[in-house]
Amino acid sequence: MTFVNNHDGTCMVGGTNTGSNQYNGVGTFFALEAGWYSMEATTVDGDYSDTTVGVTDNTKYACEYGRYNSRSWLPANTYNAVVRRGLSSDGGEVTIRPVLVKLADGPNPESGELLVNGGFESGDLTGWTQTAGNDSNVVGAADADWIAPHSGDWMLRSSQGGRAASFDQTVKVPTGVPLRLTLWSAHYNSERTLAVEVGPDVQHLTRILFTSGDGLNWHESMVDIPAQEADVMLLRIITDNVVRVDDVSLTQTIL
Ligand SMILES: [Ca+2]
Repeated sequence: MTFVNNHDGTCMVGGTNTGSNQYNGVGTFFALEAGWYSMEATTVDGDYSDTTVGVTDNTKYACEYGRYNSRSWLPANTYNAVVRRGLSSDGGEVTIRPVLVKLADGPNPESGELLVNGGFESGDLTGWTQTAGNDSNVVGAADADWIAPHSGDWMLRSSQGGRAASFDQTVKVPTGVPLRLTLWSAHYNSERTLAVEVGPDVQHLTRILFTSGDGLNWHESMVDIPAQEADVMLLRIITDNVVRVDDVSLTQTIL
């Protein structure tokens, strides 16, 4: 890892104004080249918790320490460092010093996984938003002995009422490089279908996968996704009936 910016300012968090949604910009905007970055944070006095430190280009936040997406692909741009939310553990003032570390120009040097909770191992729909249907569940072996996720302890079982359902996740993706989606599904019979659509937003989704699976058996689907122009991609999983889904993975294709 290359240390590229120990920001020249500090974020003051604390005092009587602790609690929620502070937006304390520090320093001046600085230029970054495109790449994968990790946000870390240190404190020089006091202690803090439940604190989110990130960078912003004045339109959106990214690479936020204290959240799941502390590792982000940042396009070339100018950024500022901010504290989005800060809680001082002892009620006093805390100085937080954000540190942005550049990881790599190319593929995510860590897991490479772009999705959050693609294996549903949080035990719930964390990272996903159900946008159609109802009564869907993330179920695990603890719920019933016969439940067998493809891997881990949990899986998605969609459309409990036998209705169509959809699940969305908005993903930060590297631009200009192809991606690969893989997922496992089990459809109970040969009729039930699963589709995946992707696009820059909900108005511009393109269907990239449609499968009826392999009945009761777990079935792997794999599809290559052309390079995206936008650095945010909406991924939607659609089922027309009760389908089991697990190990959804989106990665950058290694060129
Ligand atoms: Ca799983």
